[in-house]
Amino acid sequence: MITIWGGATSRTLRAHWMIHELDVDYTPELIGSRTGATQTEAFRALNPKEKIPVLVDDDLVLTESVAIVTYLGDTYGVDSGLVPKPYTVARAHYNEWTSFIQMELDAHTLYVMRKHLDLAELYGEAPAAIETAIAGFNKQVAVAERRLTEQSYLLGDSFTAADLVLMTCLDWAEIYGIKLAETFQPYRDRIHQRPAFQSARKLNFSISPGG
Ligand SMILES: N[C@@H](CCC(=O)N[C@@H](CS)C(=O)NCC(=O)O)C(=O)O
Repeated sequence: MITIWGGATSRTLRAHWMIHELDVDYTPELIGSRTGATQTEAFRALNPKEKIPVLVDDDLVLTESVAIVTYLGDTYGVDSGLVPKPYTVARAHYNEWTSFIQMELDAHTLYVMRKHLDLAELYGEAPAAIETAIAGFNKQVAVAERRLTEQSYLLGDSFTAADLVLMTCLDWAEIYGIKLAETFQPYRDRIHQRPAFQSARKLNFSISPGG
């Protein structure tokens, strides 16, 4: 039996969304970040980083949202096309896009904004860091935008988990008031209509976010 721990954030949405795409049974344990729930002894035994999401699949405990998404695709969606098969050129590009999105659109930019906006009481106010984070996001997201003027999805003609990860950052950016290029609109509209996105989002955000 699979359990996915965590809810209410863009990173936890990735894990729930992917498992909804694959239509695999699981138990959601919707704990929030910054609520104390990631600091209990039981949770720390699962993830000493004290972070969500975490996936448990029998003996396997896996952290890191994109690692979870990729594991689910590799294990439960071999023929789904959501994660390209290992040892292929498509897989190399999948790794390239998901690494890029995690670093350039999540960790270095949106998460910097989160730290100095929502979590300023912990990390301090830093207007210059926010300004450079927005500039950095806009510069890097333009690379994805250019790709999507050439083809329907990041890896070609069909939706993959690389699009799933990108979408969580685009929606997150919009919440922070970043104006996204018009090119993204039809792409986002199309993906927002996916039943798995809608059911996962409803579930993921059924708890209130922590601080
Ligand atoms: N790189 C990790 C980041 C995980 C992460 O930072 N999760 C946040 C919520 S979005 C968290 O659990 N924060 C709890 C805390 O710091 O107390 C991933 O993508 O899974």
